[in-house]
Amino acid sequence: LFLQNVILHPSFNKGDYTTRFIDSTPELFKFNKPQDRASKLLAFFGEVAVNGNPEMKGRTLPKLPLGLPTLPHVKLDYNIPKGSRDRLQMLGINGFIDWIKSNPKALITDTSMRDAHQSLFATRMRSYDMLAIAPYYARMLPELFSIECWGGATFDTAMRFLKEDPWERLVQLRKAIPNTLLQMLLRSSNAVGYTNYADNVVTFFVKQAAENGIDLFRVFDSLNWVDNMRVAIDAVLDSGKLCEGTICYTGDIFDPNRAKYNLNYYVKLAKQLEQAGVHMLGIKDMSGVCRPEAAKTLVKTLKEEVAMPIHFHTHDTSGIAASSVFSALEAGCDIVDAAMDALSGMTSQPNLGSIVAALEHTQRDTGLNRESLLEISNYWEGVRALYKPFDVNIAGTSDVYNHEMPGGQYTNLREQARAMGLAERWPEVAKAYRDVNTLFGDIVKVTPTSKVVGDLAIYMVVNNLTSADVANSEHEIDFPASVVSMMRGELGFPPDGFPTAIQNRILKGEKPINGRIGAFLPAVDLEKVRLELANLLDKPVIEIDDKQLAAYLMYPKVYLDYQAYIRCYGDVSKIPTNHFFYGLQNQEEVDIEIEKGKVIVIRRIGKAESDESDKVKVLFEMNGQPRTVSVPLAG
Ligand code: 3PY
Ligand code: ZN
Repeated sequence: LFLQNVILHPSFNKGDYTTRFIDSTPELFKFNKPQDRASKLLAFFGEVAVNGNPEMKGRTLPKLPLGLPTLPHVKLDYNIPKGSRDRLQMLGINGFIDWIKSNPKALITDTSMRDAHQSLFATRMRSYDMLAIAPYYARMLPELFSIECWGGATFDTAMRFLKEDPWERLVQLRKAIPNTLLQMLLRSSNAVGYTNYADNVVTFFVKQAAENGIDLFRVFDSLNWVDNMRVAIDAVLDSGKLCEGTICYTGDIFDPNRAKYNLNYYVKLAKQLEQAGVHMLGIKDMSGVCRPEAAKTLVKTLKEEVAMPIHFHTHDTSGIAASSVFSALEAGCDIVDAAMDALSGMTSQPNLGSIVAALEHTQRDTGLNRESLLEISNYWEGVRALYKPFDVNIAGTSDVYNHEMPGGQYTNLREQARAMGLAERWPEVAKAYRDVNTLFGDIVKVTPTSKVVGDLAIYMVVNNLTSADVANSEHEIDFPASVVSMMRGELGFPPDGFPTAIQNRILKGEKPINGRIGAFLPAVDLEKVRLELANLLDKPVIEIDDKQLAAYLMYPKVYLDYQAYIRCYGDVSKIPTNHFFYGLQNQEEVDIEIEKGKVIVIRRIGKAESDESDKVKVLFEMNGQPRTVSVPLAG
């Protein structure tokens, strides 16, 4: 298998390699002749028929076969109406910002294609399902302010789990939705990763995202450290796109015991962001703990203190987030985030259709068509059913006010705990999460800092450690690498630093970084890396475009694994989701449009028992011709 040898090589695995790796290990780079596209897809269906989609391992499958969701009953034969992106192009950025502020309507962002599935079913939604509905969004919902459809955790999960190209998702969505703003979530110097990247890598990534379709960048830092956001902000401003400088909401502005997160803290941040030149202000309540009264006071005050339009984002983990949305709107918030009905609630955003209905015939009527919303939500309901094995489906919980886990993390961490046999001990994990936050000095918890807190919380539960054990320097603890890295300052610092005692204990005497890590990381020689990637993929360097390079820079191993996979199984993103996850039953047939107008039809005819060689033969018909695939049983 192409690249598999490379990827499994211990030096490569540890990231301990240079371009000389190729010269010193030529045996790893002898590849089999690649198969044609159709044969690769057959290999995929053979593999799933015998061993299942690895993503489904250990999960409860729904009753099969499953059909595809129903698309809206609207013909796509009419012109796309003008939308927010046309308005931006017509007015320019300043004119557009003025329009937002003077517009009486509540403007709505739909998060269904990014945060909603990230928070409800572990970021598993495939491009196939987004692209099928995209032309309907363009025609039926031109009143939407924006569609959040990219960034955050969707970038790596696309390659890691779905074996598809996140850039292609963006390019195709842009093509299908030319009229509405496409929005992404950018973790400042962590870009779409979990670590700080060199400044020039962040800038390079933003440039690609801007050129390939993002109109609006929501930029946040996981410790609300504005100095760590400047590179990303400047890159967005230089690209000529909309920059939403974002403050992450944590604590409670009214809680005297957590005064570090008081109103003044947020006002100061907003002013710093305004000075940094951002166009809009995002309030990112990633955990859904911004209570209604707090939302009202916060938005009202920020409206008085800064001139930027305000965009409010929350999660419904508590079950009462819509109330905060309405309080924010009442206080003059310009734009609010919501998710289509079928993808709303719980750890996701509040219900978009209900917010629209509640605002009808008021001053802040959104103008969105409720029939259209329902048709599109019906489609999402069908989509969600395909992802049932990933859907944790828990009830709302007021415990979120204690642990403050972000919506996008909650289901993932709970799933991680389940996979480790800790399902029954979830309340302990939640409690440990809260304890870790206290140990770390009460920090903002959002990717990647939230992951660090989660790592230590799980570690504590697995090893039966109390918070006193963790704090006690007599107790020998092998802290997770992410914890050590954060204490070093590799994700930045909170304004008041980390508590010295725990920091010293974790760093074992090593000194933390003095300043912003990006200032110490040397610029990456992009052309050298392009050459390295070309060599690894055995391609001429001219074939490595900037998007590929950006993906490799973000996630070298994940990117190469993905390349190895598609070299073996082809472009699986074209397979309808019901067949991608669940394969084909005997006599079931699928049409796959491998390129525009070119369809291959695959029907499964039968499956043999495994023979003595531990291989299983699967019989197919491809475009009417019989084909047999012999698949080794997975160990
Ligand atoms: C992400 O960074 O992916 C988030 O959704 C944070 O809330
Ligand atoms: Zn969110």
